[in-house]
Amino acid sequence: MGLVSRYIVPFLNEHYIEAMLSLLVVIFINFIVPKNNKKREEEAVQNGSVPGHKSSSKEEKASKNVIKSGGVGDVADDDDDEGADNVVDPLWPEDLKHVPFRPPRYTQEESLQRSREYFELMNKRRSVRFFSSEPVPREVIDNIVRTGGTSPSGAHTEPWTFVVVGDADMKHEVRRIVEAEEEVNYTKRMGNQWVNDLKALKTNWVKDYLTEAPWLILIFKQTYGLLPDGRKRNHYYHEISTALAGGIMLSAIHYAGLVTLTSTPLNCGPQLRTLLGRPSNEKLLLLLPVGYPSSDATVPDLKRKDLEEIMVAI
Ligand code: IYR
Repeated sequence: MGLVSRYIVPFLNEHYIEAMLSLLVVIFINFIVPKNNKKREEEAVQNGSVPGHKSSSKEEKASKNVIKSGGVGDVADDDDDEGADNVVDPLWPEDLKHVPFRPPRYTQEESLQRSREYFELMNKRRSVRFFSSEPVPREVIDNIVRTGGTSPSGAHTEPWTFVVVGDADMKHEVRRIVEAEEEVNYTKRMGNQWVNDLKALKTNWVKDYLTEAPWLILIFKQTYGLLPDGRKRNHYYHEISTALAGGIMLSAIHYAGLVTLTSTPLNCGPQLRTLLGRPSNEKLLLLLPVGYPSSDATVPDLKRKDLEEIMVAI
């Protein structure tokens, strides 16, 4: 008490403004600066999907909202950013050799012709829901998966696993899980707007194609890598990388004369991951049934946007 009345009160009387300014500086350094740094760190985590950092920003929470995002949505399994808080050796040595790259060089005329032809080919691709059970050789599927594996990926981490299911019993199990969840999705989770938006496409939770198609390819993103000693390796941009691989596979499937559909079985991820015996760093991104269309297959008579609607040339 004596100390306060003898020294502190007279000091504050004389140096009130200085004391208040010092207090403000202390508050600024201790509370405001760290908060902003954390925000910046979280933004970096979101942009690069850096494992080992848990983000709690509003946007990220919203993007994980399974109903709004329309993703596969591993509700009970959404620890996407869990990962390395250890330091591991770089994936590639620093002195990795760089080799000449000499792809075929076409004339402008040839490029024009090839670009036109490729567009015409890809413009015939359709998402198909009616499959023939006619077999497709495993080697064709191998090549399609190989082609998916040519996709670019963050730091060339190749953060994907493609599970190929040809076994009839396993396909039935996949179908059982997907149909049970999709019934809840369509009737409870998706909401009227979403269900109405899909009406013209005539989709519902009954998915014959999961047992009719000779092959199912389940595309898992690896949210981080696992080293043999259990340590984790960062997998940057694992979702973008794996989605790109999926897109490249769609073109390979089409080029082989087969059909597929990019199904996103909402909320089935954890169950399918367990069924297929995949580790917890893998999250289901897409499920592609692959085969020939049935002879009576139909597709909705949709139109694609014209170039003018999708391109802005500056
Ligand atoms: N995953 C569901 C629902 C669905 C959602 C969208 I967005 C589609 O374009 C099509 C279907 C299903 O596969 O039926």
